[in-house]
This record gives sequence, C-alpha cells and structure tokens, in this order.
Amino acid sequence: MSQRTERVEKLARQVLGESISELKDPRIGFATVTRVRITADLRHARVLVSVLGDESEQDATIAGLNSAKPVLRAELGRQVRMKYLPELIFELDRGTETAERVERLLHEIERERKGEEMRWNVDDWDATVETLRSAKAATLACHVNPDGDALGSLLATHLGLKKMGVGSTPTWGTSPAKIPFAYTWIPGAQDIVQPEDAPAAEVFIALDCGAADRLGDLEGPAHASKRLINVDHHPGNENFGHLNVVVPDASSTAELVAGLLQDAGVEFDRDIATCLYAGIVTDTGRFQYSNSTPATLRLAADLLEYDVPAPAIAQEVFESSPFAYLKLVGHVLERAVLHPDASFVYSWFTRSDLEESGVDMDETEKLIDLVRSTRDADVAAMFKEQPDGRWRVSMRSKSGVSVGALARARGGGGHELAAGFTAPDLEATVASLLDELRGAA
Ligand SMILES: [Mn+2]
Repeated sequence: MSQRTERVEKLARQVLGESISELKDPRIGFATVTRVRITADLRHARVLVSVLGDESEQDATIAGLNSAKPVLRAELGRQVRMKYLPELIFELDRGTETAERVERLLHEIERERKGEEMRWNVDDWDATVETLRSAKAATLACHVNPDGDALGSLLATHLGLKKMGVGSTPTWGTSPAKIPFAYTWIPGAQDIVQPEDAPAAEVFIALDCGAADRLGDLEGPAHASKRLINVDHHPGNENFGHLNVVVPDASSTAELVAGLLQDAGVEFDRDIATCLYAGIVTDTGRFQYSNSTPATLRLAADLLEYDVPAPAIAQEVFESSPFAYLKLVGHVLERAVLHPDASFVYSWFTRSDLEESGVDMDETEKLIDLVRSTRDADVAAMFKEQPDGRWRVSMRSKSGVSVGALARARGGGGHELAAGFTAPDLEATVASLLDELRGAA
C-alpha cells in the first residue's frame, strides 16, 4: 500500500471518528473507528467500528451509523482530499485484539497530537507527485555550498526521475559546482553539471533551499521555468515555487523526497536509498537532534534494507578530515571566547588561517560542533571569513533561544536550533548578539 493511501486512511479514520462522536442519534453508543480500509479502486471505504456493550447495542449503533452515512460522507469529502468520495460500509469490529487496537489508537492519537503523523498533509503534495510523474525533463538544484541533505535530496530525486524516464539534470548555483570532499562517494555525483550548462527545462526543482536566493546563480532560471517546485523543510520558507512542499517538521528534505518518490511509484534501490540516508543522517546529526522522530527512524530503517553502507557514510562524513584540519581546530579552540552572562560561546577563523593550514572551506562545517560542545554556553557561533572579507556566521542553540530568529533578523535563515547569516563585521556582530542574548537570559 502506498504511503499516500495509508495517510488517507488514517485521516479518514480520524475525521469519521470525530464526526461520529458528534452525531446526536440516540441509537449510537460508544463507538470507536478502529480502521478504515479503502478498496483498490478507491470507490469504497470499509469502516471498522468497535462498539462498547452487548450485541443489541452494537447493532443499534451500526444502524444509526448507516442512517448517518450521507452526513458522514459529506464531512469526509469536506476534510480529506480524495480522487473519489468513497461509499461508506460500516462493519462491526469484533476482533479479539480490539483492546490492543484501542491501545494502539490511543498511542497514535498521542503521536498525532505531537504533529508527527500530519506532517505530510501538504496542499501541493499530489500535484507535485503528478508533475514528477508526467515531466519530460527537469532541472534540479539544491542550495549553494551543499551539505549532506542538499546533495542527498538532489541526487535521490535525480536518480528517481531517471528511473521514471524523466530527463533530469542535477546541479547547484555556484560556479564551479564542485562536490565537497566528504561526499565524493555519493551515488549520482558523476551526473552533476555546472550551473551554466543546466538546460532550461519546463520543470525546475529546488531542493533544501530555505529561500529562493539559496539557489545562487540559478535563482533566475528557476523563476523563468514554467513549473518551479520547492521542496524544503526550513521554517520561514516563503513558498517561492509554483508548487511548494514545505514541511518544517520534516527532519530533512531527503525525508520529503523519500515520500514524493514513493508516491510517484519509484522503486528504491541501493543508490537512491544511500542518497536519502545520507541526507537524513546528516540533518539529524546522526539521529541525535530533536528533528529525529520515530517516523524518521522508521524511514532510515527501511532504507538500510537496501544495503546502504551506513558505517562507511558515517566514516566519510563525520570521522574523516585531513591532518591539516587538526591544526586549524587547534587555532579555533584556542581562540574560543566564552560569555557566561549571555550563555554564549564563539570562535572564528580567517582566510589566511585556511591558506596557512591548507584546509578547504567545505571542510570547516564541523567546527561549530566542537565549539558548541561546551556545557557552559547554550548558544554557539562560528565566524568564517569569506573571500570578500565578510563573515559567514553559523549558529547553534541548545536552549529555548531561537538562533533561527537571530539569523533571520540579520538577513540569514535556518532552523530554530541551527541557522546562519552573513555579516560585514565580526566585533559589531558579537556585540549585537550579546545584547540580544543578555536580554533573553
Ligand atoms: Mn536540510
């Protein structure tokens, strides 16, 4: 069964459950919808109902539900998007595991309350799946300076489209688009083209781009396309596409891509699974951050079934650096400054630090993790001098302080607990951050 059908059934169960509890018919007793099963032709929905009480109470409830069919069906049509509005067939659930089912239901309700199961309820989802299925050709771009999720979602989409016979071109808007050292192994890397060579396809798919300007040199071509699809999980994404699959609750863009590809009918293979896994494992910090939900772990587990080389990925992405990097780490840690009154720690490196150590800019992503590991600060920042002399600032938070908001206020973006922005001056930026953080403390 497709994820989509499963979702619709769940949603239908919820909607029917709620609507039934509001019916005034005295025949209807304490009824719980335990399961909704939609037939393969989508024309009928079998609604299993467990009713507390004896047989006559159960029969009366079913009779009451049968008379309420038109109302319930209309309510279903109003709240759940479906191709056909199915005919409802009420059946008594006499299963011996009713108690167990009720238990499981309560558990699911609890999870839904936390917003985990509703995450895929996106208006443009079906239209996006349809566009992927029917496209002849698509140009795909992730954000500039790609990380694991950007590359993983880019190349998983690319490999999936290829499997469906869609002419797909993956790239991103930095010239030259050079794959970071930690990801040279990623499947599909050999298909990446330079942004200036990307064809002007009818469909343009932006992946993991929190804002249109994250497309870099490709922002113009993206907007010029007939159909711009925006697949992303950054809060604050302004739905810059014609179709937007933007789910801030998703762990990663890769998690969204997994669902889209599945619904488009793409069969996963080792390469696609490896790309998706790479995206998820990096954006969840190896399944350690709060965005790593039971559903995320279940998806990761499914991906491992395809023989994904998880230990090798961990080694390449998290445990591998050139010797020169150790020297740079030494400098950065030596320089770190702690402001206990603001619960803030930061450090920095310059262009000449990079030149002297021979370390590549894209090797420096993990420095922030070392700086933020001190228990004496909740908020951490890493300042990286750019070729133009400005500073790229990465921020992390362990507390209620939203570094996403701090970054957005400074023209940047990101998530609540991990974000970044660019600033002209290091000292002035530190001073203004301190002001705000002391205010927040
Ligand atoms: Mn991401």
